[in-house]
Amino acid sequence: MKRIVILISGRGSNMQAIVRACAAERWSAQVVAVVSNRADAAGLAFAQRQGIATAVVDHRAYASREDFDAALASAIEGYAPDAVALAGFMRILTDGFVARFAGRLVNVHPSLLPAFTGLHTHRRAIEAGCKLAGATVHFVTPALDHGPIIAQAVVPVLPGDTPEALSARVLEREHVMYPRALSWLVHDQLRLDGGVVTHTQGEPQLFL
Ligand code: NHR
Ligand code: GAR
Repeated sequence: MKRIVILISGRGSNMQAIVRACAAERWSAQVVAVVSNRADAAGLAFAQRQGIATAVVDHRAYASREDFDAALASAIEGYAPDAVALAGFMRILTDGFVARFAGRLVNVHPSLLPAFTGLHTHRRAIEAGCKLAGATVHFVTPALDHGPIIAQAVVPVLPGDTPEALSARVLEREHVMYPRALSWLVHDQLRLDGGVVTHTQGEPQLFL
């Protein structure tokens, strides 16, 4: 059994989608812990109800990003994870942290990378007049939102869209794509070659 740790900061709907898919699809993996940098993250209650271990490492209790990441890394290492999934996790991670979990650290970002790295992606896509938006699952590397792309999901931007409406449309697709992409990782079905990720059995990495 592979071991998955999920990092959240808030609602945790992607975390819930992963927990549900992992059980329903009988992955040879389990979510062993959910770790949040915020004690009030709504997703923690869901994890507890599922009998999943939870931990809080509050970034405000640490003097530097390095100190926070060291505490976060030791909390995570305690669960001996094969994969660490960021799911709405809102703290930029230091190079040291990323190196420690290299190759097993993934994120879902709410844009079609490399467009719109960083925050407020939906508002920025609408303001740019984009007709297409979406989300990206990628390996986490030191360069923010620039790691190798594992999967992408696309949605239309509709006339009169608000950031909230677009965000909801994208999120629905994240809930399909992210569990699939993570299952590929834990089942050793991904190959990384020159910065490009391919599925070893040719599963479509584009979610339309
Ligand atoms: N860390 C590294 N090194 N590389 C990545 O690709 C990362 C990462 C940490 C998080 C998620 C990312 C996203 O999907 C992610 C990818 C937070 C911020 C941010 O600016 C930016 C991107 C992402 C997550 N955070 C502020 C900070 O100062 C705090 C914002 C807040 O607390 O609301 O860390 O979008
Ligand atoms: C998701 O849309 C995710 O892509 C995005 O926040 C939402 C989290 O929802 N992530 C980021 O913006 C990371 N900076 P969730 O907590 O319900 O999974």
